[in-house]
Amino acid sequence: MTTESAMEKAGNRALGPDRAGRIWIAANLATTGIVLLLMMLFGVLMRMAQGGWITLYPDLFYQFLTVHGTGMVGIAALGGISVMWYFAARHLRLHSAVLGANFVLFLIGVVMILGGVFVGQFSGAWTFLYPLPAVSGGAWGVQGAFWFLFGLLVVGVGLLVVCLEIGRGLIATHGGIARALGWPYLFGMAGAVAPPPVVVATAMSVLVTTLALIGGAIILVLSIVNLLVPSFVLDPLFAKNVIYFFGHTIINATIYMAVTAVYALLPDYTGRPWKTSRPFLAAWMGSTLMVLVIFPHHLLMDFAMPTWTMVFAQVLSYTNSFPVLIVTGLGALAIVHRSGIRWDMASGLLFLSMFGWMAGVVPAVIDATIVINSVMHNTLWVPGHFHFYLLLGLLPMLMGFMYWITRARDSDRPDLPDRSDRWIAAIYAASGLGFVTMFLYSGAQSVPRRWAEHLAEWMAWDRTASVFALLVLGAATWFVLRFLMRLPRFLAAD
Ligand code: HEM
Ligand SMILES: [Cu+2]
Repeated sequence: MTTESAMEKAGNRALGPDRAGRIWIAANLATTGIVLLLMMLFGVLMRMAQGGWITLYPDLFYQFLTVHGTGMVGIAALGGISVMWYFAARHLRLHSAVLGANFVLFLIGVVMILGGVFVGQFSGAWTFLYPLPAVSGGAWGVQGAFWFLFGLLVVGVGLLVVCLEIGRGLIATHGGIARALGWPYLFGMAGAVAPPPVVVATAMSVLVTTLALIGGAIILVLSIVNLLVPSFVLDPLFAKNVIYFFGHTIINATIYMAVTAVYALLPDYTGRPWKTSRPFLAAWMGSTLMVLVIFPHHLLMDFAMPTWTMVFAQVLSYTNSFPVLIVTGLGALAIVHRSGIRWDMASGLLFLSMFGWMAGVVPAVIDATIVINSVMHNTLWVPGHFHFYLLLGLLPMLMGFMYWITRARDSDRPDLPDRSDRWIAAIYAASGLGFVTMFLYSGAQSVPRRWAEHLAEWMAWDRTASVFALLVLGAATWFVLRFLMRLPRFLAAD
């Protein structure tokens, strides 16, 4: 019996999202799938342009880069939050209208962002580093930058509202965020109970995302004021700190959100509970605190930063990353080992995500090492590490969840054991690995990141990467089409 069904017996479990919640989750995930493919296409085009196979004028390349980065981070957040909402709603009573409001704000924000980039020509990347939006050297005007920044703000407000609603639910059901994180139990307080893993991960994600979004909103508003009133200036180093506090935290949180699928579903598949142990709670407590303060690893080359912040960033990057990975990775292995687990697309993709996340953190931590960063900074090593855990960690979590919610129910014709699905999953994993390896290898050869034009000597790697990227895009298209075609099952269930 799983922990969750035990809780159900005890009667203290909401039964998952209500009808409206399911509709909004379906809308979010359908959007996630389609936007994902579109953004991948932009990525393929950029990589092919770097390899000299197609011509993208640099202004268009940087617009693609901006849209790809912003779009991918935004869609990772939308997908992650939908997965987390689904599982959180098994434990909390949530107001589904909030998820709908976020969906609408998201779409409005995306239209503004696309207008800012493709009409207003803004191409200052998703990190909108101050004072770039206002100082473009004629590449774009105030309008383009304004709609981009404002659109980002609208998307952020939508996500913030969702976080506040889940936070409210956690407080109402568990009596506070600290309790939902299991801190009283961790410290052995009398009468404290251990919250289920899904609740712990949700509490952590909601807390750090809320702080990140508030930071993001502040710096976006300040940047907009600077744009409209140029005499209002910021300290660029302060601005960079806030931007990376926001950017680092939000993209990391998307994985912490989506990992709820692993915690909830592997026990269902194996019939073994995922118990909340003290090491588990301690690891999540460490990450909750540390993920918020390690962002200076993005500023290791900023000589004006105080040295101690850099030393902290390096040390805490190491100590932040590994504990949660270890409790999750080992936990998953322990649950799966000799369990007679039924391997299907959902469980297979979730298991792949464990590999992608764990392996991808290694090049990340290497880059957070000061002596290495002084060589690797601004090379393709950087997109190499984050594509690793996003493409092979986060995305398989989202895709696995998409397969799972659209699986055959009792009333459906059962899914045939589909060999084409498995082949496609193998192609996705292998070509994804090839694609990120080309980024990492190029980075190790000091090929700079964010360059529209590459030297002839680098192009062989760019071209190899382009072939892998096309295969990834093809496999992802298959996953998304499968999901969209089976979506009515999810809406009809229950
Ligand atoms: C087929 C899949 C993908 C391809 C072909 C692709 C390609 C690219 C390329 C060529 C770049 C620019 C690298 C450079 O600096 O020269 C890039 C940057 C980036 N990609 Fe991807 N990507 C893919 C998937 C993803 C996914 C799944 C995510 C996140 C969920 C993602 C997030 C990003 C981000 C955040 C950047 C940084 C943008 C910047 O430097 O401002 N990508 N990608
Ligand atoms: Cu970071």
